[in-house]
Amino acid sequence: MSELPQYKKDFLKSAIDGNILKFGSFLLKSGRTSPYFFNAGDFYRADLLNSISTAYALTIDSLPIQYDIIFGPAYKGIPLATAATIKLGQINPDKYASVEYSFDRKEAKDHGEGGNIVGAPLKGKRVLIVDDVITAGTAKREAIAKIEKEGGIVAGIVVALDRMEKLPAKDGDDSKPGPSALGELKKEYNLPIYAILTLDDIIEGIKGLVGEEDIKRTEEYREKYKATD
Ligand code: OMP
Repeated sequence: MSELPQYKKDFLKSAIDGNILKFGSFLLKSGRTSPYFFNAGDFYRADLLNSISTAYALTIDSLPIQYDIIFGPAYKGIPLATAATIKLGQINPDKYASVEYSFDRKEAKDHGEGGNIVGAPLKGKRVLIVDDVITAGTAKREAIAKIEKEGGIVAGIVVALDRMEKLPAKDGDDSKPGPSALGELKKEYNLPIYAILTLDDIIEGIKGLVGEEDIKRTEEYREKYKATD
């Protein structure tokens, strides 16, 4: 595997040091039980938030995507998109001073300014979704539907972690090979989708930083659920 850029290594290290990437036994939204869990909601300290927003901004800056607004799906996507927008404006003010941010409400507001969206109005704008983790892609589909309902044009998706898992089998038999959640989303919506880190990056990067047993269980999990593409 090619060497990770320094900013991705720094990001992984801060995720381990900050106990954001945890090892143990975790029940996922998909129903699978995972030996590792990445909780982007735990980047709540100034130095950690600085680390994750730097990783998003440098990743976004390296991508060939045109967009007007960075959108963070409620709840966990909200601070991520906001912090990434600030950081983009800092790393290259000439290029990014006019980038806007926006997020959705879980429940529509029927008084005051009303509506489903807080921040930049999405109508007619190109929208880059910034979210935490992709496992099965369900939360991303919901975000795309919300943005399109508001008249926005989804330009792409950037997540912190691609768990590289196959889609859960419709018949419940997870032992069969299957395509990746990320690949299927890309195809279905014809969208560019990028991750700061993948599970392969994590397994490579945690060597020497976490216990052998945790690495072994994470490798076994990858073997069991990895996608065919
Ligand atoms: P989808 O792949 O779009 O369904 O989203 C998976 C969601 O699961 C993420 O947005 C997280 O809220 C949560 N999750 C994590 O935060 N970290 C993990 O390591 C795994 C999951 C998960 O449940 O799959």
